[in-house]
Amino acid sequence: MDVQTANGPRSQVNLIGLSRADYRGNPTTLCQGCGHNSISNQIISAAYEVNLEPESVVKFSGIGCSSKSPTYFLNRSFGFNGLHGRMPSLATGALFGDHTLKGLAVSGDGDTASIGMGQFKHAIRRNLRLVYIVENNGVYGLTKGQFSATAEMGLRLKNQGTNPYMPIDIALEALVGNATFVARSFAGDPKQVKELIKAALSHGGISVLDIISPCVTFNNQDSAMHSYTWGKEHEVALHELSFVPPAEEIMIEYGEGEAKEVTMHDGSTVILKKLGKDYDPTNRSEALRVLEEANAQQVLLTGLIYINTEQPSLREIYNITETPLNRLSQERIRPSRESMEMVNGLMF
Ligand SMILES: Cc1ncc(C[n+]2csc(CCOP(=O)(O)OP(=O)(O)O)c2C)c(N)n1
Ligand code: SF4
Ligand SMILES: [Mg+2]
Repeated sequence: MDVQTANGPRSQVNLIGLSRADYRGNPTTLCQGCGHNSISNQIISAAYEVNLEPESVVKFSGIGCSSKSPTYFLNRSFGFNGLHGRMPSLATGALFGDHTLKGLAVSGDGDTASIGMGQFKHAIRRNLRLVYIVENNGVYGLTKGQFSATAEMGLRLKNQGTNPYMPIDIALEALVGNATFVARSFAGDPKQVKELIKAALSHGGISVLDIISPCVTFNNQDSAMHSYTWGKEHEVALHELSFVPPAEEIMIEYGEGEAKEVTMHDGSTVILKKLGKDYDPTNRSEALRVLEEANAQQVLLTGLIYINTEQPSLREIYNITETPLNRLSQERIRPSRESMEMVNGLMF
């Protein structure tokens, strides 16, 4: 839609009357070419295209170059930059307090798979409604490129030597931990990143997006498994993914057996067009198998790896009131004298 704006020329707006600029953040201070910048741009595009109300979003992050990214998108949204590795518990508390907000988290491989691993695992099993993006570059970019827990064994870096340890696979950890939406993507494949973010925003529980996001300053040599070159040469997409919002008719036509449709929590549809083999992302054991196989064959397997729309979310588990807890009056929150006496009586 084109409209005349107060600032002069006509500009494109989405269904809620916002332009792409309404979803932007401050100018980036990250290195030019950093994968994280590309992901921020796709978050902006995805939010614009799904008509997301910026004020309904709360951004979370920990510490790292990746965790600085929320400053570079959705300036009109709420945001909280937490301690290193502690973002998941911050997000759990905030979304428990106000379940009407959509949580959008950005973390790094250091922030999630090193210091924050315990927090990551427990946020997953609670199935809170949170889009959890890990911008995975195999190093601690912010502190000058030490190996992170996702760096491949044998990776050689100029000032670090050779990594002697086996890597942690974030998508596999999410799946083993019972995440209800697990995807892997690559910052060098922006269209796929965007469609996955749109799908994740429609999911009713936790969605983990492990996005390989090259650090051009410390870990982008052609042979490194988190580099642009390696990713481009080794990416194998499971399917071609398209997201269709609830109000829109599905216009894409596919022959029988060529595509699989997944209906999301809010009535939107994710269409997965087959590329080569059949793949069913609702089959958890199949998801585990393809990830193991991809690791053995050293390919960058991307796409929607697993989805489960049946599992209750944190809000459903606790049967939280329609009115968010942070907006309930004192009278409704404070337990009555009788119930306090009953509880105290049970304890002593
Ligand atoms: C408790 C604590 N320990 C260590 C640090 C130092 N530190 C800051 S960022 C970081 C790692 C960031 O790596 P990652 O999450 O992969 O983000 P990237 O910069 O690579 O995007 C570390 C170890 C810290 N800030 N706080
Ligand atoms: S140091 Fe690496 S991760 Fe950090 S901004 Fe630069 S390229 Fe990105
Ligand atoms: Mg990193």
